[in-house]
Amino acid sequence: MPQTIFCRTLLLTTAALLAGTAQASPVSSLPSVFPQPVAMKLTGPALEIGREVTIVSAEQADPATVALIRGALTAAGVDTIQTARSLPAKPRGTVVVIGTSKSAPVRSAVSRLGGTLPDQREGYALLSGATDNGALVVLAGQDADGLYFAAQTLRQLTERGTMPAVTIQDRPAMAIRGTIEGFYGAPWSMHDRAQHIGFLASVKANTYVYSPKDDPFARDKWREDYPQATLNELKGLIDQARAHHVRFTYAISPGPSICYSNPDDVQALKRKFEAFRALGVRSFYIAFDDIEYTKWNCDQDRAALGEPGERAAGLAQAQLSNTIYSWLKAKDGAEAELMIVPTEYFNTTESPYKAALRQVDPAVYVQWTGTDVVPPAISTGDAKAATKAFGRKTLLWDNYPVNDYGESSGRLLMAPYAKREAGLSDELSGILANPMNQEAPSRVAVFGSAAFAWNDRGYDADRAWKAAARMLASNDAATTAALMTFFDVEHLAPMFGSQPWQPSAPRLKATLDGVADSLAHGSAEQRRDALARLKATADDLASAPDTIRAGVSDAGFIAQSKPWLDALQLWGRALQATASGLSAAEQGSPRARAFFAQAEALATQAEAIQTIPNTTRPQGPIKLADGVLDRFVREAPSLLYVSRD
Ligand code: LTM
Repeated sequence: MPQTIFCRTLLLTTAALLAGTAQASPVSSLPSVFPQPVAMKLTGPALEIGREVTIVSAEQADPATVALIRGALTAAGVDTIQTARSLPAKPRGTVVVIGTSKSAPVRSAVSRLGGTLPDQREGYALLSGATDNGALVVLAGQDADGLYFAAQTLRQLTERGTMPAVTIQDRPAMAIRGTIEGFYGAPWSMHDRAQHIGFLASVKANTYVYSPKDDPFARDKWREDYPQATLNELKGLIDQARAHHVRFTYAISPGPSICYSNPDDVQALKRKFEAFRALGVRSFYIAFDDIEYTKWNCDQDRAALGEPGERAAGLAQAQLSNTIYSWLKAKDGAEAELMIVPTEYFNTTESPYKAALRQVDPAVYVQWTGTDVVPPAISTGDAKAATKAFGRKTLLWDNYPVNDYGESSGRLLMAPYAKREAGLSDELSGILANPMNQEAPSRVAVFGSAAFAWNDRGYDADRAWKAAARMLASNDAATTAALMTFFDVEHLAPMFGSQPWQPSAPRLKATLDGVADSLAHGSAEQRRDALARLKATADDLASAPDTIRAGVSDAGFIAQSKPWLDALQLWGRALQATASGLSAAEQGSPRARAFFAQAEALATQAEAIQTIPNTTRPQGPIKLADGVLDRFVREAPSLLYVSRD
């Protein structure tokens, strides 16, 4: 039997490896995989995978999974790929076995490579080892999603053009991972959304919620049908999401005008959802955020539900949610999914509203944003309190990196996804990040939130941040460094109030503080060194935009970041002029004045740059390393005596 022969080959190879008779292979190092797998170790030198591979698949794998695997093998130098339904008797070259835990060849290969079959939804094992003919690689998914995620991992493993010998056992810590397009301001374009869904899939996120506040058909005109052309476009997205193992969730915000006790309104809601059911959507969402909940929209509600108030609102929303969920379940059975965001979504204080809302069916997901709309941090204690307040593990609506509120005006929020406590997976059903008006720059933070939701205990905010830069830079070192410079000057993450939860330009601030300190207290040599450091930093800032424009292939990132890149270039030049001014002053040269005047002119020009009209809410002047760079440039002339001669 072919399978027996195959297994014997493998046993012989294993024995040869154990006896130390394997041929010398290139040194192997553990590649970065994001999200960080739960367990990953190198088991030998890099594999000689060869140019010919047979993919063995006893089951029908979906096209997106197969395409990823083929792409990864091609990246590793394979040029001939054959397929087989069962293990070949005499494998020529490398064999890649793919399938779910139910597949016989998968079970056999996993066992031969000493791994264990995944047993959790969306989990997978990826194992690889040397054989006499090349290599044996197995991608075992607990289900089709798990297999797809294994393929995503394989893509990353082969990015450097080699295939390591590894054992990876992996599974998500949180069931729901992704984003909610839930901001105010111009909604993303369909193109943005398509790009975003592809990105979500690449970081093993599984959920995209369509909930743009400024889609009139989802809020103000929620009872009205979408134009057919819009539905057609959304269908394209829904199909794309399904192919990429991302659940498309359709959200509606009836709160501003709904009459809860009017059967016509309940019917209107069902009709709206039905249009999306017909497109294959099985996950729905009712948003009750940002509405007036101490008044009714109709007299009928007063008669049916009593005087308006928090408790009555909680009850009305619970009843509506339960009615819709029962209807969805009757239609779609186990596939039916409903999520809501309550009106009180930003704290855990016990209230008549929350007490009433706890009557929502326990299977319905309830969102919560933390201790505030934009909280300074999220701890497991906070989430435990939320579990109690909402009567179930909540689904975090993470208002980072969203930039639609006053304090975030003129900012891109590019700091790492941080200050979420490891262990939150015990208390949350998942995380949906609310992104920025700018889709592509949002990926920096969402890369982190998806990685955290996958493996909160193995998450390292800084590493994920740098990995996001590498991803945007397609692994180019200079572009990655330029992006890190850009992220640093767009690091400030505000809250509702004057205090940010992530500071402005921490790396630049440390450098400029050091320079100012050396100029104030240093010896002549230390001042010279400080001025050299300042010049290097200024050059770095001034050149980063061009490096990014040339090195980031994602056109959306460049277009959406444009005013910030333009401002960075000008600020970089302003700092270059400042550095020249300080050097001139250090030498007692009167030319210092002209340099400082030039710096001021460039800074004023940078400060005049505005956000792109109709793409951002709120509109305003671009902010960049504010409180750090502007301060230094403006205070520089007073750091050294400027000669008047
Ligand atoms: O946060 C929630 C639940 N609702 C809204 C969001 O739509 C908005 O994007 C954020 C940030 O401004 N704040 C909200 O209150």
